[in-house]
Amino acid sequence: MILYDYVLSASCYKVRLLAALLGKRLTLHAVIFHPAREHQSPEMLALNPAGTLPILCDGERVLTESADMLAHLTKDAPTWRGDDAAWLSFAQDLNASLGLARLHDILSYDADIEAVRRTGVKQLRQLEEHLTEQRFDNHIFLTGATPTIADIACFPNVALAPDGGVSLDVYPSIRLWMRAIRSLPGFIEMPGIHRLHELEVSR
Ligand SMILES: N[C@@H](CCC(=O)N[C@@H](CS)C(=O)NCC(=O)O)C(=O)O
Repeated sequence: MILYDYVLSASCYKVRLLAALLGKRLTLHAVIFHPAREHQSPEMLALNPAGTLPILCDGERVLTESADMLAHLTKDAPTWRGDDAAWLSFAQDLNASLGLARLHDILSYDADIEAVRRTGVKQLRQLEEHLTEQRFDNHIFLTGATPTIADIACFPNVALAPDGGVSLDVYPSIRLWMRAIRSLPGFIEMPGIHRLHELEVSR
């Protein structure tokens, strides 16, 4: 499978992260998103007329929505699928709020930044409330005790919220959830989201 990829894209990282957690190999094709905007070159528009990244090619099949890519990667991994639909849609909403705030701050994208951040904060409060309720049932992840594609879809834009000027300090349940994701075997970093330090066993 070939992933047309930009290292700083939260949406591309979702796909790289899930593939790593599943132990699936992706061939990465780096696209110069910024400043060259290579994702909108004629060659790339022929693959994805919407002019966005990521793009995943599996043989003849071309996927242009990250949620579809997460579903495609887990078609033979049922434990990674749960009651995900509403959270996949929530993840798209996060892209338009926290994701845009980040692109505004790091790549100078146009945005009504205060309004966009306010929407992001509302969504974080909603997520915090849900994850706190989950913890009463001993569930650390969005839909249960084990991670699903819902968690991976939401994680990048939440973890990168501080890059868009939105602090995560006031959300303890979100921070525990992020810690659980960063502790999963196979977790890979992207610039801005670090792996948990390995604990040294004292002898
Ligand atoms: N619906 C897409 C949205 C992905 C998306 O927002 N990609 C951004 C990069 S993170 C993009 O390509 N934006 C086009 C641009 O800013 O020119 C998905 O989730 O796959």
